[in-house]
Amino acid sequence: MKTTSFTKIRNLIKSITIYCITMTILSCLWLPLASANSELTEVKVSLGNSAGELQFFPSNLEFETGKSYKLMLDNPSSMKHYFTAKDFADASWTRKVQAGKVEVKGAIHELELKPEAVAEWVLTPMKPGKYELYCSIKAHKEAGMVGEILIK
Ligand SMILES: [Cu+2]
Repeated sequence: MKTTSFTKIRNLIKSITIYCITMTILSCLWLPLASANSELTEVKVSLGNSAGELQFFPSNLEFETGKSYKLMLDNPSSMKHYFTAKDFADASWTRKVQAGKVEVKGAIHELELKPEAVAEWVLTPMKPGKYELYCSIKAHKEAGMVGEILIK
């Protein structure tokens, strides 16, 4: 009788221990996800301007490895432009791209923004380096619609 209740208590302690360890592991996994959601650094980039200049404003962007960003793109000009940064995209983890009511998930290499369009690119840069940015519309790159993205 005594041994049975002792075994019961031992089993109970074992269960509680397993439960505590599981909860600790789960909360460790959950915390970075939860905090990543609330700590998005906003970076705004305009593709061209209302005067029709072929430039990115700003043209030099800086990111930190492992930090999460909301890259807010807009096109205030009267022509369409591209935000093309293939290597930067490959060096980052894209959580989503949101434009209007559409959310795109998965790998992204360039975004086309029609006049007046806005888009949000939520990403986490992963690989340090210098990456090229340009607009892939014919003659825009040559006219100076280029930029540089630095991941520190
Ligand atoms: Cu362009």
